[in-house]
Amino acid sequence: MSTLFLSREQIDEFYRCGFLVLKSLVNEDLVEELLGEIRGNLEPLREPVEFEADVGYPGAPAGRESEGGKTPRRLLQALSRSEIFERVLDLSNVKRALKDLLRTDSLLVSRNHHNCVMTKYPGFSSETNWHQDIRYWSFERPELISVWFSLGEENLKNGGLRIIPGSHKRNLSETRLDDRKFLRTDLTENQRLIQQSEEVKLSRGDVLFFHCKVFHAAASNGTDLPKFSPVFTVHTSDNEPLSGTKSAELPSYPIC
Ligand SMILES: O=C(O)CCC(=O)C(=O)O
Repeated sequence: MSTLFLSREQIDEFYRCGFLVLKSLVNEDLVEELLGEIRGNLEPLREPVEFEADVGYPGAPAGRESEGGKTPRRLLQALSRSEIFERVLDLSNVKRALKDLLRTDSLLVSRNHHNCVMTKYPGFSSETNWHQDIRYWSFERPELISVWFSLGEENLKNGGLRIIPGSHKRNLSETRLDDRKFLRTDLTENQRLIQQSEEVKLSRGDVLFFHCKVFHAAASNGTDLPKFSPVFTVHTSDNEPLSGTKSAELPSYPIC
């Protein structure tokens, strides 16, 4: 592998905490272009879309016909919407960071997981409880990274992420999760774990890299402005999706 882009401290931080924020990786012009593309996919709304009502998370509208029922939660299949998402993933500093974190020269983006723009609207957005992204993914090894692009301020007020540092290294028994694989908040040992969580504050152009096993959660958007965050799942060429699973439905997209 070529010279490292990240410092040894940054790589250690990622493996110790399960996440790493790199500031200002996406320049202003590209952020604006992304926002323009996203708004153009929202009005008029371009399928495929996941609605808040579809997930049934706390605070979500009861159904698509209820008040707020047409509030989008994700613009799905981002890579098929516009080449701008390929350009974002092609940013050399994003790729170099991923190569260092996954210790590889060969990166692929799953088309089956994330590959979306998370949209969080005032009024009708829901809460996402504590979970690991790997919960519904099937790969040879649980060694994937979610890459989250921030196009504006993200914090507790507008439903930004909270993460439990180091939780990717814990092997929790299944009994600590509910039937949708969220952390059960009625258990004292889980409450103690959640108390260790940290708010992930992001600014326009920042990129958050997080391990597929790190527990994270997010509240609804309590501000007046919607929040948009493109997010992708990255794996290495020697960590294949298991055949016959959802993870293998569409071929991954190579970025290097
Ligand atoms: O923004 C959110 O509500 C959380 C999204 C999330 O954690 C996920 O989709 O895995």
